[in-house]
Amino acid sequence: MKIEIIGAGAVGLLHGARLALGGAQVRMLTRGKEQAELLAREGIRLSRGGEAVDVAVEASTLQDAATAEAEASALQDAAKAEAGRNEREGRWHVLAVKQTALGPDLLRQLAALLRPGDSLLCLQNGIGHLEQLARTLPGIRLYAGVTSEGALRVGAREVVHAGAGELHYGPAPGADGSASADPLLAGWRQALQRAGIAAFLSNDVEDRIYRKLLLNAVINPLTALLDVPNGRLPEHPQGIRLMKALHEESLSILVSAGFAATGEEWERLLDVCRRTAANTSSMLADVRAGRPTEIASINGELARLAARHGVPAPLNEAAAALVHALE
Ligand code: KPL
Repeated sequence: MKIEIIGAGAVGLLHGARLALGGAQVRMLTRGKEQAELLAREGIRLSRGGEAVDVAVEASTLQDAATAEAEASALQDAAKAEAGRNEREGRWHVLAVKQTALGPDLLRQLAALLRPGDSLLCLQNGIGHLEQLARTLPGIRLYAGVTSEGALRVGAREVVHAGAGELHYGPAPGADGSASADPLLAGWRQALQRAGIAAFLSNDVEDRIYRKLLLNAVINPLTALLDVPNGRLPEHPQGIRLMKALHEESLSILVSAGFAATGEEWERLLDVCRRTAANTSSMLADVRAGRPTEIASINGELARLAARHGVPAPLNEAAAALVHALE
């Protein structure tokens, strides 16, 4: 199966390498030309369990792929009008960029790259982007996914598989068309299986998205503001009090939006801090590197969700404003 991975950060490189090792035909679509050339020449270096392997993949910039697709599409339309020829087969795409990259340029490139009948699995943290993608990409089968695989990018073509996790995915909430009607799904599931990726297809992926959002809404801004690794947050005297307050508010916003709480959310939050104790959260890493953070799609979107449901969100608003001030 042909799979295009958009974005060659840690998550994109990890999935690209594993899917290619499993036998899928993988093309990595990057934003920078240098990285695309490097990947095409030398492949992805995947390290796990102390061993490294170089995995051959195709690669191109997203811009070049989008331009080629737009030209092919125009030619095909002309040929089709003349001779009734078929369009190209549908393709499976994985969108593995951060929400901060989802600006007008990238959306325009996606609209040129994807054609009706293609499928797009979105692996972003936070919420808000799926609605925007559905508006920009009519006719594309949208899936949302949450992955807990540990991935660390250590070079432009090098990724460490730092811990086994799971991929939970399913039709994006509110997207047209059901997964059962997707002719590409069987091939994609087989590709995942051959790659050894523990993946679960669900019709209720929103529940997973909200669970992950709850973790990110507490750990990410607080580790960024207090400048501590995940494991230090609950030990920090102010950290634990702020965690409790932000968790309580975020949970009640999600419940008002339909999330079915189990009562185990707080324990799970502490457990994630324990299990990722040495990690620098992605938001703290962004702040330290001077990159824009995902705060708008995490706490900013939670505050917007609260407003839609008429519940207060002063702590999420404050967290968003403070992290913006750090950026
Ligand atoms: O997903 C994460 C992130 O850093 O973005 C957590 C769960 C906080 C782990 O670091």
